[in-house]
Amino acid sequence: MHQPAITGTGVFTPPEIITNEELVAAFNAHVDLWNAENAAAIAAGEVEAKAYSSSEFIVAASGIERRHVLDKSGILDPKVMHPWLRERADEEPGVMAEMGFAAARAALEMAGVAAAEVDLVICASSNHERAYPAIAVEIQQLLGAGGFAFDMNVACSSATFGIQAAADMIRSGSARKALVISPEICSAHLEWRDRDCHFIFGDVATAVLIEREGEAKGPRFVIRSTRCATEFSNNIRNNNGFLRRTRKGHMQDRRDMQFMQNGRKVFKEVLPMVSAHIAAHMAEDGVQAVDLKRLWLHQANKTMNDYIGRKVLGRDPEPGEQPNILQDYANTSSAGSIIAFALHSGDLAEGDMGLICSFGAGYSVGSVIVERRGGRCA
Ligand code: CO8
Repeated sequence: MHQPAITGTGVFTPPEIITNEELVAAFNAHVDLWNAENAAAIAAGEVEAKAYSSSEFIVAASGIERRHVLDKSGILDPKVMHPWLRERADEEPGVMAEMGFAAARAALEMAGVAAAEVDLVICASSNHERAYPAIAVEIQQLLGAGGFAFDMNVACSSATFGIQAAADMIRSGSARKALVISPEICSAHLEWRDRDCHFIFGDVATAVLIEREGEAKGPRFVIRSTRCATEFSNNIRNNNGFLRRTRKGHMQDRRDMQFMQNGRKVFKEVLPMVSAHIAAHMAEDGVQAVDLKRLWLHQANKTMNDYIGRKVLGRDPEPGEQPNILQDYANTSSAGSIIAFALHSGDLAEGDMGLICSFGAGYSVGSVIVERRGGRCA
């Protein structure tokens, strides 16, 4: 058996940013248009008038201040309210492959590993831009990697489930150097016209390089253990899929073709599930709360993370002990905890332990306990 270790991480951040203020201004303009168009139905009591959104609500309810997106022009156009992405020829790299490639290059550079040495590429994301061929195989080709590649989807937990799959394969010897890549284009499956959720998501891509510890060229995070769990729930759901055209009315602008959630229920049901999951994982690995120097949690909601941090550590986390990035990135689905890990792990010292944990649709929870070896990053 080989000891797997994370030796590189990479984050591709789209340059365009939408602040809460810009988002709310566009949303409220959409509300004015929509209410004017539907004035007769509203007056007849057939539909409810849409209500304004507010930046104050968004920050208080979620902690989100801004988000990066691939295209803000369409999202902020009150007559469009979704991103515009250029259609690409089959011969060109797809959008997800391009973002994933950029993140993967950064992870390889950090680890000092050549792409040709990689023999496993997993594209682990909440949605894939096409059914096949797998995005992971396209990234494998763009990188010039060898071995094999496949896509997987466990919504917000895709990256941690991908890390478990890759780590297990490295342990057993069926792969030697693996990239777990999570390009998340949340802006394309978010309903920007729904004020309950229009502020929640952003776009990003992350990559994690995992290899045998003995082959690491510098500081690394040994993967001590992983734990994944799922429990079926309809509280976070997207009904879009390949059966769409088999159903009558499939061409209609249906709300359930985008992200839908019952946020309150998710909050109530997922928190105890995650707390119990982490406690069981720590007990299984013989890790105490005092051993954990850092928590890199899923980035959906600040209040949720504050709660989990207190539960896991048994006290209020110290500043920096449980870094949030959601104020700048919003929820980026599976990539969120990996961004936090990539941006806030370089200062940990030899022997320091930390926990990465994601949670979301499925429901799904994935956790990874890591230990720093080989000193701090330069
Ligand atoms: N502006 C002003 N008022 C608002 C707004 C708004 N934008 N939105 C709602 N309100 C109002 C509501 O109408 C409600 O009014 P009233 O009390 O009169 O009915 C009031 O504010 C309170 O609304 P909520 O109860 O909905 O507000 P919450 O405090 O619950 O906050 C949250 C909403 C932030 C959504 C919160 O519930 C939350 O964070 N829940 C957990 C969500 C979560 O973690 N989900 C995980 C999803 S991610 C995932 O699994 C990945 C899926 C795949 C990716 C998809 C990419 C698109």
